[in-house]
Amino acid sequence: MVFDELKATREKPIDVIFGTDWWSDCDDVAALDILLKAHRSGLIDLKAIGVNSVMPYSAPSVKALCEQYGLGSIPIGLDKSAERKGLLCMYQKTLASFCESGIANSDCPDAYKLYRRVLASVSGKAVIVDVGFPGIIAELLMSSPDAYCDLDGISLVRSKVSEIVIMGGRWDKKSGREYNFRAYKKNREAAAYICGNSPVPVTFLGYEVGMNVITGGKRVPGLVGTAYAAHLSPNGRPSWDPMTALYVITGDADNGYKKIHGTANVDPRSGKNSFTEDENGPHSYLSKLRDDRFYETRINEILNTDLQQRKFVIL
Ligand SMILES: [Ca+2]
Repeated sequence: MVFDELKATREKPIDVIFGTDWWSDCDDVAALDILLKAHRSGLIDLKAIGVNSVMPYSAPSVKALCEQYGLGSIPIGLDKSAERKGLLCMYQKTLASFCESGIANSDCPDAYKLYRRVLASVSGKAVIVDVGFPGIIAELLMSSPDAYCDLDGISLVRSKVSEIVIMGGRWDKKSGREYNFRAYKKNREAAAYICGNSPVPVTFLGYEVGMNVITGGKRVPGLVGTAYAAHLSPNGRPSWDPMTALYVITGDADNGYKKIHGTANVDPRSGKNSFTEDENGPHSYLSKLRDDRFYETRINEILNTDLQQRKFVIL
């Protein structure tokens, strides 16, 4: 299993903060499942979860998946300016029914404040990964000193974040346009702000990378399979978010990801992205070194691993 290969080369777990829209697609559930299992295996330390598209059952459905692995204490924050009404996503309500300890959205702090608290507490540098909308990361960068930390957002990220990883954009075209960067004014402006202001490297995984990698489905054990069934995706979905989570835990070249370095731009009005290659640039986008089957096999192997059958070290 990929975790076993990686554990042998890693001295200590990487601190990770995970953002997700947890909304209209269920591949976010697979991405979180990968990170929770990586946490249980000692590859990462999942410090916090931020939800950037808030639905009635957001917090209890996220917590239900965490509880499945005994990780219900991982704090959850919400982008409270991003309440989405009118689109019913059944997988959240279904997963929420499995939440044992109970939590309401109103129990959760603002996500960017949670990120500040967590970053102030880590001893090294964390990775922030987001597989939804970029609003929380932009709010973090724009944040002011508070009770947790006397650094502003840019300074805090510079001192406590090693890399920002974002599922978003489309990078195989001269001018791409992808949902996470174009839906809602806040996100268009947030993506543009991150490109222009992040003090640490930003890595993008675009639409083109995950589109033809089909993973998950109703036969996956536990709540991931439940979510895919409730989403009416019994045979799996494209893997934009699981591919991003897989990159976070495996890194690049040896595990099938190539980074193309340069400078990314996002138009704050349209959400269109563009890229200028430059080996010393502050940004990169990921491309695949292997065929789609390679990633499908790796992701499905992780999703189908039942942790109850394995002896993982609980950190
Ligand atoms: Ca997503």
